[in-house]
Amino acid sequence: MPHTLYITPGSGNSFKPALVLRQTGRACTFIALDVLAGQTRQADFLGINPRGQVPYLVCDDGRSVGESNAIAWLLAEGSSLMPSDPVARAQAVQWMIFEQTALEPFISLARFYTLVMPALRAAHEADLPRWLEAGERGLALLDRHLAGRAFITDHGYSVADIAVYGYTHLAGEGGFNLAAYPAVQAWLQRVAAAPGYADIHTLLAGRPA
Ligand SMILES: N[C@@H](CCC(=O)N[C@@H](CS)C(=O)NCC(=O)O)C(=O)O
Repeated sequence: MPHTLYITPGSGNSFKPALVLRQTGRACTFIALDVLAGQTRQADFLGINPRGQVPYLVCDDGRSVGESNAIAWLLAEGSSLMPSDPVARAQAVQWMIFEQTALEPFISLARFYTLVMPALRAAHEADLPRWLEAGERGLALLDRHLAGRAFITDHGYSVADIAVYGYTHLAGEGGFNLAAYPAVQAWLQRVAAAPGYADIHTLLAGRPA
């Protein structure tokens, strides 16, 4: 029995493990939940993941893993996406934590209330400048890191690139000006050119619900 990955369409977090699966050629059963319809908060899914969030992986042996970057890490094990050098591995973890603390919380919220639920945007009008400012700070740091280097770590294209790419490539949909970050833009193009790449809509849409 393959692993089962719970995802939701359009989510940068769900995209990360889906892209790892695609690029490693690993088999997995996908189950799509409709977050807006509250499916992640229904008793049957809470019985699987008490935190009520996707992505969520149930392994073939019954154990399970939450958090997109932890799932991506597990699925990348044993593949070329996983740095082998200890320092590069630690740097991959560093940038995956950076993604979750300095990019994702701000880009995902700004995008959610701009693109996904614009009807609720007015209620967050006071928060948006703060999210944009914090997200821009993260993007500026990422831009400085990527200036003069091809990928996040010296390993080359890795799971860390996939994790950081997850929401960074969607930042324009949240009102961020990616044109201000030339090193980030060039890196986004390199990630999208990696063998086996497929975009978020191809990987997450049309999955059985
Ligand atoms: N830090 C988590 C965030 C996961 C997350 O926010 N998931 C959203 C979709 S992108 C979700 O499941 N929301 C539904 C809910 O909270 O009820 C990760 O990286 O996986």
